[in-house]
Amino acid sequence: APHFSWSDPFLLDQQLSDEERQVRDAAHAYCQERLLPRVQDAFRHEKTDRAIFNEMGELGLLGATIPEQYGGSGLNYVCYGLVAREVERVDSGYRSMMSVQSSLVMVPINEFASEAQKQKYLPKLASGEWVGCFGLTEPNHGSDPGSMITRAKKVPGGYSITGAKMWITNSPIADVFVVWAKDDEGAIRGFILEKGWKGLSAPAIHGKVGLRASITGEIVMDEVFVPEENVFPDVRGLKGPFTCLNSARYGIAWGALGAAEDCFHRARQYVLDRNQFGRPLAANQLIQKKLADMLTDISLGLQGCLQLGRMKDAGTASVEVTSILKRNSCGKALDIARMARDMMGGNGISDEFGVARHLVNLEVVNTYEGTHDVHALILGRAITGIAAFS
Ligand code: TGC
Ligand code: FAD
Repeated sequence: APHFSWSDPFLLDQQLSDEERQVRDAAHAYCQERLLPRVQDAFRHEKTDRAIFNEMGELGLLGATIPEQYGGSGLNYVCYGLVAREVERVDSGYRSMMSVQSSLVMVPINEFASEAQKQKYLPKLASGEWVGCFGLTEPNHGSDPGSMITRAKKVPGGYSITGAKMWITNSPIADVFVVWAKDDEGAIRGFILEKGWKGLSAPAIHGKVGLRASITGEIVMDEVFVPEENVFPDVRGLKGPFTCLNSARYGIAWGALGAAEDCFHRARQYVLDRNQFGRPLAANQLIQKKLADMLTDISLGLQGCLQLGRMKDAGTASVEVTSILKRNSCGKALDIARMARDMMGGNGISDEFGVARHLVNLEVVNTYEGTHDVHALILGRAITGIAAFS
């Protein structure tokens, strides 16, 4: 009879091409050998290691789907998802650093910028020489970015931008800022800003209880002059930022399950090793049910992510499918991390056992890029034809 694999019940591995497996294995090795040893200290002390961008760039993990002519890796979306899963298996903050650079900064430049802008920015972002950030959210406009108040006033030779963005991954260390603002006609436009420009600052936000290995900040713009060539010429409206979000949300769907797998593997080993009442915790029915629930949600979720990746590569993925999986992966991963934490008792509270860190990280992942409930409303609108949020 065919053998059951508790770590890969649907034989996901066999559904990948040789190239996809190679990319996955290379990412896995880097993450386990280079990122895992640093994460506990980074998380404890809220330290973001800038060198990680250079390391990831060297391995081709930044801009995986961007064409090779601009320094990207020219890989498919399945590969990008597999990389996100491996990075987030270590820490959601590291995946955040990678996915903002790849999906939220390189994707819009590749999709919307002029040829000269692509050649100027993409190779340096791909190598990690430059760090990018993406400013959509504002202090008073998160789930509803269409109501943003940041303004881009037309001035001779370009635009003058005034406003503030909040909760921006990478911003305090960013060299390149993709910022969204409304023009004089009230249309949302995209702009590329650079560190050091007059009127631009990016103070850090301290005291986050999750995602502590990934630096977050504001973007404050006080009449920042942006030359005409740094405006995305053709894209107008929320379609601009949402095109980037479709790609990043897809990566998060894989990534959150990577974090969930790490929690599941750690909890499984822990309950096999730890004895109470004279036998392993793993011998108890309540414990086994938890493991069964974890494995079921992880393996069904991964199968969905693979199918969405195939659909993205084939050009058949509707945006709602991404909402199904971003929402499902984050919600299920959060439940799994909490269950794993519980199964490890007091030790589960210590950052040395890894799962509590995933748990607080996943609280963030469940919130950014469209909260769990906002994705329910996107789906509710598609199911009923009635928008509940406006
Ligand atoms: P709505 O009427 O739905 O749409 C307005 C226009 O946008 C188009 N559109 C999309 N285009 C491409 N892809 C999508 N997913 C799109 N969704 C909408 C739409 O076709 C329409 O175009 P047009 O030409 O007709 O104008 O707009 P709404 O204001 O009613 O939207 C509501 C809602 C809730 C769907 C939306 O605003 C939403 O998704 N809110 C969540 C906000 C969010 O996700 N923010 C993320 C910020 S970035 C971030 O969190 C990065 S963290 C990264 C990390 O560290 O890893
Ligand atoms: P709100 O929109 O105020 O939502 C609060 C609560 O109300 C949520 O539970 C939400 O689901 C609920 N809610 C909102 N509207 C409705 C409704 N109509 N019906 C029912 N419930 C509703 N943004 C960027 O632009 N770039 C980044 O790089 C970035 N990185 C981030 C990094 C971190 C660490 C964090 C925490 C956030 C980041 N964000 C970033 C911002 C993130 O996208 C927003 O936090 C998110 O979109 C939610 O917006 P909000 O925080 O304003 O919450």
